[in-house]
Amino acid sequence: MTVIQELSEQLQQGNPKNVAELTRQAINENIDIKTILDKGLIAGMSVIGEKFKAHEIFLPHVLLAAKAMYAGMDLLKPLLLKEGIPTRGKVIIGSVQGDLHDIGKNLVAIMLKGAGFEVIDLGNDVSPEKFLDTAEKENAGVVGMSALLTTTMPVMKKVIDLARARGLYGKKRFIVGGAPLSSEYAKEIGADAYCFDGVSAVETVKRFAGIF
Ligand code: B1M
Repeated sequence: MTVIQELSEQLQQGNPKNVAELTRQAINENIDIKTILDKGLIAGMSVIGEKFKAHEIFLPHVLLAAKAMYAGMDLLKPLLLKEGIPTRGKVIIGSVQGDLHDIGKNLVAIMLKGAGFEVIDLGNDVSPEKFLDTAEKENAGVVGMSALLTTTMPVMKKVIDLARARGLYGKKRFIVGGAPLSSEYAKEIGADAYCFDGVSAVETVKRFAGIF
């Protein structure tokens, strides 16, 4: 088994200590960071998702896997962040009200920071008012919303509707992401863009900031 396969396996076992060790090993072996992330950590978490869906495992197991995921992400974070890049603009990010999933949102935040944007992370379970109050107070150009549940996706529309009511729509850009989303849904609710992952979020925000 390769170190990356073993990493995915240990994440699925919910073993943070081994995940940290294997992530360190992969970094020391100069394995590409994106490979460690995509083929090791994210791939392992996808298997967890499938098994959870099929009722082969239950919530405590998913929580352990999430803890293991963070053990790996903590080590990758400094490598994803490039220090000393001047700020290119402010982005507000959060998981929408009712949604406690934050692993993907945190990854996107790290990648945006690494690309030189100032990121204000509101955490999870963020109300529409909090998204917009902060965007106004901080004079942020982009509001990024994450949702992992079909039941919380509609909160994104609430944020955009509230932005229209407050006269902020068209002045700020709204980007959305998360596993159940699609570009069709983003269009339907009036979001400026759907971002599949952190890389596409960075590309999109750069486009909005006029940086290519
Ligand atoms: Co939950 N959960 N979960 N869960 N969980 C899912 C999402 C689910 C698909 C599992 C399944 O059934 N297969 C399912 C949702 C079904 C649905 O709505 N259709 C589900 C469910 C049902 C639930 C509960 C309701 C379970 C229950 O209580 N009965 C509950 C809800 C809690 C709540 O939020 N109110 C719940 C709880 C949890 C845990 C707390 C145990 C834990 C979260 C821990 C945490 O986040 N701190 C958890 C986890 C870990 C998952 C799965 C297994 C993994 C999610 C994850 O972290 N993926 C997930 C199954 C799955 O997605 N395969 C599942 C890795 C992460 C890197 O990917 O988040 O997709 P992702 O982020 C990606 C992209 O989507 C994108 O970029 C990221 C990087 O590539 N992206 C953005 C995300 N946000 C973005 C924002 C952007 C741009 C891109 O711009 C702003």
